[in-house]
Amino acid sequence: MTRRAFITGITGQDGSYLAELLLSKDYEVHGLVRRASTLNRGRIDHLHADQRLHLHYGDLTDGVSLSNLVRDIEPHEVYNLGAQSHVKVSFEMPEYTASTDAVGTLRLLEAIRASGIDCRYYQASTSEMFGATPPPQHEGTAFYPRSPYGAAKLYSHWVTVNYREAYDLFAVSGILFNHESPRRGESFVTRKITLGVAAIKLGVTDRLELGNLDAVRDWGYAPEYVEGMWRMLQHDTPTDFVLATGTGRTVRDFCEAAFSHVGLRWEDHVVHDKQYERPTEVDALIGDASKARELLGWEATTHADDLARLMVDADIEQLGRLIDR
Ligand code: NDP
Ligand code: GDR
Repeated sequence: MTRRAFITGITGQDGSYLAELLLSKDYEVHGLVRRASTLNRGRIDHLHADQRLHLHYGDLTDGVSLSNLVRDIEPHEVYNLGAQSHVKVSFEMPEYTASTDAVGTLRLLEAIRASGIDCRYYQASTSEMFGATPPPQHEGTAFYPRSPYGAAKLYSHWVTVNYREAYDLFAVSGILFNHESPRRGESFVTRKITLGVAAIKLGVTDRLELGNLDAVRDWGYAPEYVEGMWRMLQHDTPTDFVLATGTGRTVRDFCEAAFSHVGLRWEDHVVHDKQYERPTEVDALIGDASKARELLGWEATTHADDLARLMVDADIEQLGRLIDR
């Protein structure tokens, strides 16, 4: 029997890798896409010709579209990856962030519950829910979000747990620490740094403006994390999991790894710009993914320094091609 998956956020970093993974496992993949005046499908363009991929217009702020899609697709697995995912932007658009990242989850869970369809549900939860609670953080660590984004995601985490307990839905919350790739959005710090390094190396610019360099993050590699999402839904029982590498690096460390990879000194190029600081910061996130290792056999193998190198190489290649045109 062909398994059908429904992915919100399929045009994002994780959605694109997850779509590839599920197609490689012979799933029929249905993705939610937002209508925009420009095409926003660059990350999944290469999958366009695959007949098993189906894209549908909809939005997490539009409950009707979600109900109709769940009813029509009858998915076996639903991955809710759609979100306004930028922490800094959530301070500027708190209400929209709550509507998409908190109430959007409720809308989707209600669509599933009301349809009566027996499917498994994955919620894209985040280490930002731990916020001010010091590391190491695991599934039992107290939550203390520090942004409208973190607070909205915490609502989604708890409502996912509630739908599991109240309606016996196979619903799982994956608490993922930062994960990156060459497909990472350009305004997140790792990608901003690796794009900046590429631009400096190729002579396009000579400076890179950043905010807080002291923040500690646990950066892993996105393709490994989408494999973890899938494994969570194949597990015998629904339970929540942290995915993380277990190692922390500062933003400064990431700069050092990225610049030195191409023979540059970050101190010669990085300048501080207050506009990239947040009203409240999350100082340190370092995850303990022992539960995922024990129950899912999942372990991160790509760490921050490897990521910095592979992302710099990808950005130099991509920018180089653009310049040559
Ligand atoms: P991206 O920002 O790359 O992608 C977000 C996706 O959500 C895009 O497809 C976007 O569509 C879609 N989206 C945004 N708003 C809406 C909306 N109102 N209705 C429907 N879809 C919407 O995020 P990532 O791929 O990095 O992350 C995936 C999920 O995992 C997110 O929920 C994020 O919050 C969460 N997360 C991410 C982590 C990370 O380190 N990457 C860590 C922990 C959690 P469009 O392309 O049209 O903008
Ligand atoms: P984060 O990722 O907030 O952890 O959320 P981001 O890359 O935006 O910030 C990481 C840290 O870097 C500091 N920083 C800067 N950040 C950005 N974006 N731009 C800058 O110029 C800059 N300078 C310093 C930040 O202050 C922060 O401390 C990501 C998102 O993917 C979320 O959706 C996800 O839930 C979490 O990771 C886990």
